[in-house]
Amino acid sequence: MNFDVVTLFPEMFESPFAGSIIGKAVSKGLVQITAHYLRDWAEGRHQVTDDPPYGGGDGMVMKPEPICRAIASLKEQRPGAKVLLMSPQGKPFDQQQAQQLSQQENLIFLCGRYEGFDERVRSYVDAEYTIGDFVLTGGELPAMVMIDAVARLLPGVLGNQGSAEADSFSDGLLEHPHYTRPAEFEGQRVPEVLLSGNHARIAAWRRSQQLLRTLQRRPDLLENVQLTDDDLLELERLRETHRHIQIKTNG
Ligand code: 4GM
Repeated sequence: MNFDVVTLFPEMFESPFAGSIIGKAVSKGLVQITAHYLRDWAEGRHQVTDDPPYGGGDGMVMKPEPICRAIASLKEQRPGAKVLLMSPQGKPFDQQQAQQLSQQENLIFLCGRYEGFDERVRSYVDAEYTIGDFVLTGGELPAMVMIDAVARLLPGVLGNQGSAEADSFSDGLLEHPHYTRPAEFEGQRVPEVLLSGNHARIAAWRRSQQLLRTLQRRPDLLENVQLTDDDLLELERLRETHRHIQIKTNG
């Protein structure tokens, strides 16, 4: 899968993907990540990529011409590529979006700086994404976050590290707690069930812990999850048992 990134800071993309699991996937030829310097598509002696906003105000706006030239040239190299723009005004990027994007062969990421892009660029963009409700100095970190989340889903990328299917969110729930040796650490014991060797009991305990964690920390996630009849029964039991620590709402 090819990830092409258009940025004023291509060097930012070097070290995060070197070494690491994604770096290995690059070496194996499973993914290709190419950072392109936006200024290469800017014209004139100064290769300007930004300008003050029409109507006045603080900050600078990314000029449309260099970005649209970049899109045109990359789309020629990568037929059928989807063009993605990072901005706080995009749709929230989540595991489901990562899964859908991992089906694509070519993705082009547009990273903005300053106050953002000239509005007319948006007509050349397939989707606009945010990685969360906060403002960063540029779209580079969001693009890296998305590339990591998408690339690790590709066949062969995780290898022995485990399958992406076992992750948090793959079933829409948070993960159960994990333990390794020693069986007792500074007075804290590993839950007895995990030492029992009873795989059915362990699986049931883990599922219950996933439901409890999600109930306590991210109850919003339960709305969009496929739950079995057993899950629903367990969830009711957990709600009853843990009623005293439920967060009070205004409702
Ligand atoms: C405004 C418009 C993305 C600012 C376009 C980008 C946060 C996110 C920028 C832009 C960003 C985010 C650059 N800050 N929450 N800053 O995903 O690219």
